[in-house]
Amino acid sequence: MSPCSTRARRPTRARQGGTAMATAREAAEAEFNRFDTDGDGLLTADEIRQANQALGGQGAAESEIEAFIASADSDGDGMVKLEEFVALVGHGRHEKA
Ligand SMILES: [Ca+2]
Ligand SMILES: [Ca+2]
Repeated sequence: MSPCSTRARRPTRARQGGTAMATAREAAEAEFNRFDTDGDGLLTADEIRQANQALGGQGAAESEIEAFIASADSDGDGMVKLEEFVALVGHGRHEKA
């Protein structure tokens, strides 16, 4: 029997906490930058389609891409900027009206 081994594991829990939000945003930004192939800070339907194919997905249908942009595009310019993308992805779910 060695009681010491169970005790030693406890402190690792303290390392979590406080960073979850920042990590989620950073992950969203990294994903955005990967989608934004021309680096202009805006995602077009074309870029989203290309990114989907590059990720090895089934290839999103045109209607799905349009629905994604429509749900993210809060200022209505037809493209998704970083803030819009983070707002959508950061929430972790798609709200349906
Ligand atoms: Ca772009
Ligand atoms: Ca927009």
